[in-house]
Amino acid sequence: MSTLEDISALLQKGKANETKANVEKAIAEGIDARTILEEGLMAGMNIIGGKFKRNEVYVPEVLIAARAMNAGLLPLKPLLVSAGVKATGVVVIGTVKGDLHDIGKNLVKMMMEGKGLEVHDIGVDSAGDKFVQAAKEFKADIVACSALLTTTMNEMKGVVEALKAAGLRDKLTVMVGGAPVTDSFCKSIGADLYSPDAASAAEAAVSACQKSA
Ligand code: B1M
Repeated sequence: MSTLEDISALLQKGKANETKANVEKAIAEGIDARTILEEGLMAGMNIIGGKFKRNEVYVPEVLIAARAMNAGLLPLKPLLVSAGVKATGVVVIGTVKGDLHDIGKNLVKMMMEGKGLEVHDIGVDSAGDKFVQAAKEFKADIVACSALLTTTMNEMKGVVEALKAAGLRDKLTVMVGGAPVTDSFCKSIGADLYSPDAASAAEAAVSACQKSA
């Protein structure tokens, strides 16, 4: 197996130290940073994303693969910055006001990062103004809201309204998701995209960024 294939396979197994060591090996072999990112780390994460979508792997496997991805990114980040590799889009993600559930949101974030998006996580219990502030600060292409409670999903409407009041609504894509959220709810609150799971959310985010580019 080539070093890039090793990186992908080790990432899928969640072997953080070995993934990082093989990224360092690939750099020493003279493979460029973008290729290591796309054909090693992201290739592995895409495979995990597909398996997660098909229920062939579960939350723990995704979390340890994401940890390996983060470990592999460490030696790569300075090279990517100096090579001027730009993120494919900027996302601000958070769990809405009153809601403390963050496992699903964290998975969405990891999958998005695995697709090369720059993701800024504003955490849990985030009101509309916090999303607005972060969207302005990071010049977001996408605002992504997660909610796990039927009592908090309506806060997503508050985020849409806050973006409207700040004059940002038409300049970015609003994505929503979480167990109680549906496509019709998404439409009813004036959001743009609903995704049922983390892998679909990452794919939808990339295609939204490509359309707006
Ligand atoms: Co809570 N909780 N919880 N909880 N909790 C649920 C959600 C619940 C369904 C359990 C139940 O009653 N059966 C229920 C909600 C009922 C309802 O509203 N219909 C519930 C409740 C009631 C509560 C409390 C009110 C309990 C209480 O105190 N009486 C309380 C609320 C606290 C608050 O938020 N204010 C509470 C607290 C907690 C804990 C803190 C103990 C803990 C959260 C820990 C944490 O997140 N750090 C917790 C947990 C763990 C759960 C369950 C067991 C698991 C949730 C989870 O992490 N699932 C949950 C029951 C269940 O789901 N079986 C439950 C795994 C995760 C990967 O899935 O988050 O759905 P999920 O994310 C998926 C998709 O939804 C999607 O992608 C993810 C991966 O594919 N997705 C997105 C998520 N966000 C997305 C965003 C997107 C796109 C896709 O685009 C932007």
